[in-house]
Amino acid sequence: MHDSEHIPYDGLPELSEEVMLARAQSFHKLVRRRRTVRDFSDRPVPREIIAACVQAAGQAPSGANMQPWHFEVVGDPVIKKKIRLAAEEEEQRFYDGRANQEWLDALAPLGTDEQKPFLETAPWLIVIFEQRYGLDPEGEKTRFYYTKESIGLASGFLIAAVHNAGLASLTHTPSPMGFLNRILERPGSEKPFLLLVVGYPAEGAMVPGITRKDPDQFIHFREADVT
Ligand code: IYR
Repeated sequence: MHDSEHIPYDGLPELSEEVMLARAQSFHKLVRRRRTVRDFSDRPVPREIIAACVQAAGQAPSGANMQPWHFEVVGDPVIKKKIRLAAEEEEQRFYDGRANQEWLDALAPLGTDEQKPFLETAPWLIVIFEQRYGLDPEGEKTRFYYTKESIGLASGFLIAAVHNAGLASLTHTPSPMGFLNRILERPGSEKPFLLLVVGYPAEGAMVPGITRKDPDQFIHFREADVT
């Protein structure tokens, strides 16, 4: 049974290959400049900018179009403080023993620790919840598909949208993140996936001097042999 008819697709502009290449290269140039920032300014960011970015995230493809996500967008300083305190408690446990030496060694170049002042300083925290299953009007569970993949795709859209808007972001994943259900009053069917911190970088903000792989380390083309 289908409840949607098929309709003509007219979502793409007609572009010359030259323009396509220019646009592809300019997008690459844009995203190449994205970096995770850990030092945020308290400069406010208008809600409408964040709303547009989150709406862009909601356009991601998802398993059977179930759109298994929920976004809590937190600008309230009282709630931000609660999140910071709870996150720092978890992080303390992480850095004091939950993480093994190999993990701590891998994080060393990033210079992270259990202090998370950005959770209060930055104007917006976007908490992305994965809906592991749905609930019908009778309260019965309904199946969602590929929820992790779907939420990962939506998060990618969001991170790109925020950068495109000219704002910095930080992908923060205190573990475990159950405290976010409690603070944000979300049901047990939802699992926090990512806490995205968004705002302007602090003046003079520094980032680790790390690099991305060269393209030939992660791309391999196979094309028809035309010789
Ligand atoms: N969640 C901790 C540790 C951490 C883990 C990974 I993997 C990172 O890429 C960065 C940090 C923290 O936020 O400090």
